[in-house]
Amino acid sequence: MRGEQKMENAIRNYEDVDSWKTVIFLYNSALKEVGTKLEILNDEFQHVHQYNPIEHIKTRIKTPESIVKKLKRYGFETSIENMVRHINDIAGVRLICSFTSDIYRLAEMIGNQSDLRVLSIKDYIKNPKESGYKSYHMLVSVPIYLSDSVVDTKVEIQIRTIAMDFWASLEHKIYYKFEGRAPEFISQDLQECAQMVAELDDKMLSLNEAIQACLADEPDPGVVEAVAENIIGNARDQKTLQILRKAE
Ligand code: 0O2
Repeated sequence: MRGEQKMENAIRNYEDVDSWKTVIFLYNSALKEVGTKLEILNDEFQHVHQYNPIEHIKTRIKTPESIVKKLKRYGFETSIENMVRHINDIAGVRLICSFTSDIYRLAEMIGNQSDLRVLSIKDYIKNPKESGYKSYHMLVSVPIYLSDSVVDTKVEIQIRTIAMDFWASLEHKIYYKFEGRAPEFISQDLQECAQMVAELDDKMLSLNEAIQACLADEPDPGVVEAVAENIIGNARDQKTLQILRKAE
């Protein structure tokens, strides 16, 4: 029977360099597990609804510099044990969607995965950050099956629209450029842009809903053609049957 363990225990027997390699190996494995899971969910959605809720998926492991900075910001000493215990986004997956409704649809699909444990949720869409930042964050734990043990490994999943991602990547660059102390007018402009992004997302969502409603009223010409072909095919089969019956 393989024992389940936390990552802190999994690394306890190693020297520092080996621990670092073990930790990164585990986080990389977790990214692969979660990435594949999300691709399958997206493919299934396409198969059932002929629609992909995920525009694209990005995965990344946080850089050592960024990990150390965050530990310092939280007031912890730099150690591998502190890093796995206190930094939740070492392994990160970002899901980019077209519409806000896709975000909640995906979050629900992820929450329904029995082998993923949802540890926490931060809904910065319903409650945006002061900066204007919008995104839906899920912290999940995924079991990594090793040869003689199972290690629960944390992955942060960020779900946002293309427009929210555009805003966040620019804001991130500006934040780093000014080391968190951007001039007031830039912060102000960014907040205004965040407002425009929210309006654009709302408009795109209602436009898409209007398009779907039109399509429901007027069936897709492709579908009509397929149905017509089917009817003609059946009629041909009936005719063939009649000819065969007459020949009998
Ligand atoms: P980087 O460089 O992107 O990795 P917690 O993880 O719960 O201990 P934290 O880190 O505040 O606390 O969690 P949260 O709020 O879920 O944020 C984690 C990540 O979300 C950040 O990681 C960013 O990637 C992103 N994020 C959060 N707030 C903002 C924001 O105002 N603007 C932008 N552009 N991104 C944001 P890092 O480590 O801060 O940065």
